[in-house]
Amino acid sequence: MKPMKEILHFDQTPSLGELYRKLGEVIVRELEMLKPIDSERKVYYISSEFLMGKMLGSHLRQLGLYDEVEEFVTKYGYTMCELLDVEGEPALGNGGLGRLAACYLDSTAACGIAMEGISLRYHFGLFRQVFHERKQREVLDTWLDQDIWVRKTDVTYPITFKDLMVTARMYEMDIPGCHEQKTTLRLFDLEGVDESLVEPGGIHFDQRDIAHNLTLFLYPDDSTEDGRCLRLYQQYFMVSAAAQYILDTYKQTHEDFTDLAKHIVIQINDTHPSLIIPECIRLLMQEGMTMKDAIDIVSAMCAYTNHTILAEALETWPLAYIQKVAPQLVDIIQALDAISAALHHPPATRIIDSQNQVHMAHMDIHYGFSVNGVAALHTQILKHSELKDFHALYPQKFHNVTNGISFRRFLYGCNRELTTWIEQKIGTGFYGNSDELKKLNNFLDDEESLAQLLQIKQIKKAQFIQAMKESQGIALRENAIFDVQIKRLHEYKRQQMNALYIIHQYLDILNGKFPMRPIVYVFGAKAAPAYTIAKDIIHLLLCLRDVIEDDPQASKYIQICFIENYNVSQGELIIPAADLSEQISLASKEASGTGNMKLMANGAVTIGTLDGANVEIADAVGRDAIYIFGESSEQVIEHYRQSDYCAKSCYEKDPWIQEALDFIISDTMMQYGDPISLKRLYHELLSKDWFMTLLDVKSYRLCKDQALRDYEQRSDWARKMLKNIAGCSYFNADRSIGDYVEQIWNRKEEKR
Ligand code: 26Q
Repeated sequence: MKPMKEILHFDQTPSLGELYRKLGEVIVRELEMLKPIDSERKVYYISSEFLMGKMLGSHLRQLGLYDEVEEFVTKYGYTMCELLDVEGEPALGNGGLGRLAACYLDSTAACGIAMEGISLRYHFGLFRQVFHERKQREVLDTWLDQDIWVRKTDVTYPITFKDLMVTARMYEMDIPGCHEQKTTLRLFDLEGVDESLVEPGGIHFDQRDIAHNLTLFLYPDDSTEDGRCLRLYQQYFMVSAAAQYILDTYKQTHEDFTDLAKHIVIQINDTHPSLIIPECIRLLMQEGMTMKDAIDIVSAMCAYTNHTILAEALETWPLAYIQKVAPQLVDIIQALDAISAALHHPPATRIIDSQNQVHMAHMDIHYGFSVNGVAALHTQILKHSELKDFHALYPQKFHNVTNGISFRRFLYGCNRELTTWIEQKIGTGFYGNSDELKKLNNFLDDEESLAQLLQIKQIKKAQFIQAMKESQGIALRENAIFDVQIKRLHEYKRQQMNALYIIHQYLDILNGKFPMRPIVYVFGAKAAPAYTIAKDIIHLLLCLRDVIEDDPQASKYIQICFIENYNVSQGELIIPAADLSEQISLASKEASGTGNMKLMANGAVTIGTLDGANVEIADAVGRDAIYIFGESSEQVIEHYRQSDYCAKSCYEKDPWIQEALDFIISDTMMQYGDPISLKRLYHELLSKDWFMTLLDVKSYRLCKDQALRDYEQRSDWARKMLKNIAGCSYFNADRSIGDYVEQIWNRKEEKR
């Protein structure tokens, strides 16, 4: 490639926006010329979400152009930060599952694994969150008009619904890898989408006009009946386009479909794309194959990843809905159900149950060659509890692939200072082989290195404080502990438990008992629009924020910073500044977590339960570099089995809990908040508390008190930080991808 200054020339100093667009055009042309990664077997990662984050920085880094472009923009008087800030972020995902898919695109590109992503080109991503009167409001997320990375193609496919034919058009987005190669994300969109169907300002629209609204929205992770059917239309649209594209592409280089499963794997990301199984069978039969052969081939080609153990999140659809949306699949699904039922499998494993509900995961497991969980504990729970009947039938199909994160984005990209420091200590080998990060353990007793680590954390905090000042007008304390909980708002993640701790700390201050050092509590969390209690928890935290801020004493010691509209880019800013990483889900409920990995890699110390990947993090860093509290997953599962958890009796037994909980409905709080919302939350926690906040709140308090005390032993704390950084190598997404290849994608034919 020619030097940037020869390709890009401006007579006058361009505006930042102009500079960004012109530079973007150059990069997009560069990406187009890269070659797709070639391989004997190709993986299609099909997912309803890809949460990509901003692309310019990572593209430049991957193409080796970062420094050159930095020099180039400096000449025009801009900083790289300013340039990267111009880009908007497409919110084509809810949270962990969508971000994981994006990390896996990054890793397969960089590692030279032939994989393509398939998803939808939603016109509006997940709602933008704004706070109004201390409550969440949802605002339309427009991203398409600013986007420069997604390219229109002339590839289209017809999609047949019950009484409607529509056209799917393919768009694509390139992700650069090594050796002038790339990976592609393919996004299907409905031709003729009518954005004017959306009411101005809001996120509501005419749900019935399928022919014009199909890809308008990404659905938030709730299953309100309202709009549920439309989600099924979306799912079928995505899988039908995907199946046609995959089979079409295959046909261009092969005579027939006999060897399909030898050359292709379809990785189904949770059950949202599960209809691809009957759809592929249907298309193969249309090509003249018998149903039996089609089923055998598809079963050897499809693999399923489970991301959740929350029973209420396991997807089922009434057969009548499928009949209404894609009747051509009904016979096939019934046949699949009949075949597995005829083998006398346990009734609990039926695809269609006695209520005529179709269980998507059951179809995936019977008619896929692999099912995997996303962390060791999660896979154990699947095997021995949630999916135990299936595990008894098909033990060889079960795998664990512990999640991983893109170090390129969440360490090297967002924390240059720490990365440079690592280079100084152990050289550059860790870029190619992150196991070399373990060499950092050689510095555990080197006081100078430990002091440098603390300094870097200070720098990253200062940068975060500056950014908060500029973007949200918030003035945060410099010398405080940064306690960070960033993730979707859900009762099982227990942001409310963190709130109870803060309340108590506030009450202590009123009683003259002060913390050793100020604490900044950073929250970032969107609640699904119809998830009332989650929104009540946001309201609680925002009220609490202002109660504390208005108190001259308490505000010296505690600050709550609730980041509006938490997203990938904000994560990249907060994560390097974090001291304490809150991973406090009710044990057995968080499948893996990936924020926990991002935070540890940047030297935050985890306070958490033995849930999801926390278990493996604890093993990797050692028990003295992590704060573990709370009941085990076995104990929790037993509580559910016996129905013996009672929030009320926890409350009655413990005055600390009473004080903290009662404060939610205190006169002070009522002056700030909506009594209905606060009372509802109070009663929920006292009477139901399905996710057992009060079960663990005491051990949480003791554990956190300890962590805050330990923080004052600065060099001991730095040693914990170092153990986290040195121990994070296993959580590299490149390792996860290697595991997928070895355990699932490259299994020999006879083993499938
Ligand atoms: C369901 C019904 C209707 C509309 C939307 C949905 C829906 C959408 C998204 C349900 C669930 C999701 C996303 C789930 C998710 O993000 N799970 C997380 O996946 C991560 C990656 O494996 C794990 O680390 C987290 O533990 C898990 O919660």
